[in-house]
Amino acid sequence: MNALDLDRTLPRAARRALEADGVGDVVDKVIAAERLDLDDGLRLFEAPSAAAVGALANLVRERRHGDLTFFNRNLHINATNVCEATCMFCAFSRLKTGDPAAYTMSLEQAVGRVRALRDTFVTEVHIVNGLNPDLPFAYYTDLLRALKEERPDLHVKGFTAVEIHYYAGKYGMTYAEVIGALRDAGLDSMPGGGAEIFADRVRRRICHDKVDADGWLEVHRTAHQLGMRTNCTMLFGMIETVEERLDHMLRLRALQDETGGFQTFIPLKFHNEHNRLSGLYEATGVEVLRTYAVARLMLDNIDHLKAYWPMLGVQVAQALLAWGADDLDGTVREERIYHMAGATTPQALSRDDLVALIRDAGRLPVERDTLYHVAAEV
Ligand code: V47
Repeated sequence: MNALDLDRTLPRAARRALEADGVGDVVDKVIAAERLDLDDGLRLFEAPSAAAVGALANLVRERRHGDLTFFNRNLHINATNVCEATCMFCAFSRLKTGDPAAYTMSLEQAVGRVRALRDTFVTEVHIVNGLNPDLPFAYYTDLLRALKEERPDLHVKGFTAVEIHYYAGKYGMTYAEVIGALRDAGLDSMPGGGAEIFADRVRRRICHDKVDADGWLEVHRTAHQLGMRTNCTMLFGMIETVEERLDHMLRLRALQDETGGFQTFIPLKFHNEHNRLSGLYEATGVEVLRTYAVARLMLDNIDHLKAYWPMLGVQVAQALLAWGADDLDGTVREERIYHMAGATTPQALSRDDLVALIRDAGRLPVERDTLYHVAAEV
């Protein structure tokens, strides 16, 4: 499914436009499946012909996956929004237990979310939590055990590197001990959240009191060494430069060279409501499209590029299927992180909606499980 199909060609008009933009040499590298460097990426960000950059990314996407476009059926659980960290972009967290709108689910409430779907076909539960100072580590292992007892068949993708780092510090454990204990309790893989932008300059301003870039990467390195697959993200469209976006991608690419453990890269478009960065403009449509295209071109060793529709908007996510993306995430029930920050997308899409969106984009829908095995016939 992922063998490079080098016979596919770039439309002539796109090649001509990119040559006129002075990036013909980058096109040649992509055609020859050669690795791009920081300078190539910068020039792709600056090339006036955005649509042609998209066509180049589409070539790479089709070489890897043809028309195949992946989705799954999943639900989200955010068991607590109490969080000690003070990330400027976050509209979801509340600093202390007892604050208005702070919540922590009981195990029964969390399991109830899954139980409510007992007659529904879902294959994955995605768990992300705040850094809650009032909970014992056993809360998380009990939660995992209870979820697995209720639905042993569900794949649990949960706990960002930020959470793992926090538990290690708070409960006096190594990263490997935390991940090992969560895995023994039922954790199957880890999501890519919390990466934001790796550059120190940006991190100091938007999320100074959580794990730094090296720590985030070390958590994922450890998970990969323990045989666990993970995802990776980048939060973009705030105060970062395009060079800092590229630096972020290159650090992910370097770790992937080492471990091969990342499955998919998910650029997350910053939403500007109800947080302390509300004065910033959000990325434009073309900026989103181009960032995805450049990501597809730079990350030659990460198989999938996910257009996470709840934060992009359904229409932009669909358009991204021609700009490098090959995955729409899933049905996503009860997403809170973006909706509290102003996302106006629906709370869930049905499987039929996803299939129709993918077909309408001229692509072939594939219902996958979390690890990209085919889960059901479409
Ligand atoms: O790390 C928080 C982002 C992330 C805002 O691995 C915001 O499959 C935009 O990582 N505007 C958590 N973004 C979500 C996440 C994720 C989502 C879907 C799939 C996967 C996966 C992972 O959400 C955070 C942060 O980068 N975020 N606030 C905001 N206002």
